[in-house]
Amino acid sequence: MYKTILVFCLALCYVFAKNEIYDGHALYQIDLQTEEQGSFLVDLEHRFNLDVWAHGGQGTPATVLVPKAARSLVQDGLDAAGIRYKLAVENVKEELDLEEKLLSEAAGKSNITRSSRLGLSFDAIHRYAAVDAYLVELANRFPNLVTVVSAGRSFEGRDIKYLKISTTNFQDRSKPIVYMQSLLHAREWVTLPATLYAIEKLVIDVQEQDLLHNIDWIILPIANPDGYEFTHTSSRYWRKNRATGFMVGNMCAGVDLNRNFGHQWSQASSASVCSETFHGSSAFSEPEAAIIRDITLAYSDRIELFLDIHSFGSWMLYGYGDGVLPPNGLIIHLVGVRMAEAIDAVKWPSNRNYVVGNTALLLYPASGTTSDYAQSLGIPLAYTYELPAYRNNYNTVSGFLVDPDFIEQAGFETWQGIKAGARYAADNYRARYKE
Ligand code: 0X9
Ligand code: CA
Ligand code: ZN
Repeated sequence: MYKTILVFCLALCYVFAKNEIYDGHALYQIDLQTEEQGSFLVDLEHRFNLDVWAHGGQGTPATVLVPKAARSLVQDGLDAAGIRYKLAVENVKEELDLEEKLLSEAAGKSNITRSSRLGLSFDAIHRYAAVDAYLVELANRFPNLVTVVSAGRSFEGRDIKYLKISTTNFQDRSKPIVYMQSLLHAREWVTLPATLYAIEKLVIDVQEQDLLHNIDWIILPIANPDGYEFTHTSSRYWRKNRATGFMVGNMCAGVDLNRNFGHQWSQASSASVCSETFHGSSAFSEPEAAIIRDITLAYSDRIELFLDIHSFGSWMLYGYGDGVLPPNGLIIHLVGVRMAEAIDAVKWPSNRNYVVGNTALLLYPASGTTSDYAQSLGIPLAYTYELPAYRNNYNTVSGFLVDPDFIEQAGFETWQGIKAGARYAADNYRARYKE
């Protein structure tokens, strides 16, 4: 009994203490009217090492996390430049504590009824260990359909596993492959239910046989396990992996895995270790990126649709990150619109419609991204999904947090988009491999 209370308290005390590092951090929404104002923000970003969650543009404001100590200086800077802004969240720690409370209440309720059923519930954001064990369990339970592959280890040594889902054990090369991954960015928790939902609908609760008969699937739910665990144990808004040892005396850790891939590496990303978009010491310097490269290369002649699932903002993005379109750009756009429409048809009314387009034209230039790398290998359709932002009670965007009530919906609605893209891929697939 005492032991239970002690364990409970340790867990809770630990959990609430963890958010202390964000005490007094505020979230600003900044209206950028001109290009000058945009570059002014980039300036501020570098000067105070701010964490820009969304760059704004296309009628949406920039969203920026500002540490307590920098708040007045940043506000002064914005005022002096005549830039309009709004304080979206006064103290993000309070929102983090609330997220934790709501998620643990929802998970507590669901555990009782779920012990008998296979699968991971959609009332919780599951930790690395639970997902890892689940992938193995699925392969054991459905040996004719599911293969689990250990693709290698993360910087801190965690196994990165993916599933191959196929009615022919990947032997029928006339079928296209759909590849998808989530959690390349650690804090983008809502992306995990998207891949878990797809797995559930392809393996446990199959209602649409064509998706299995016409397509082979590769699904990698946790692309950045070290960063992901770090967001649970230490720092909810961590984005990068957890690599260390770049410079003597430099305490900063982590490479942005979505800047570490080999297409145009280092051209539109940061060379400083402390930056949120640090690109690493060379292309594919990070084990997590090298693992994804190897999977992609091994199947590149058959992957027709490549999906890297991120959050947030309801964007359906494609390459290239320098604003130059791939030769089949119009088809990429068309399929992007189909996927977006399928999601929009069932999305929560309070969330905006997806916007489809080239990532540099809609958001900002970026190099070394996963989906650009896939595109550059000749994979016809490569996208970055940006799932909807969390909205708090005041309906102001607070980005990466997860509303427990949205977990299943995130899985469900994103699956509609994935299916639309997958069916297009199956209907239009022309084998590219050479015998
Ligand atoms: O900047 C990123 O890495 C992605 N956005 S996020 O807010 N999740 O960090 C967008 C990358 C999109 N790049 C391409 N599709 N080329
Ligand atoms: Ca629920
Ligand atoms: Zn991301």
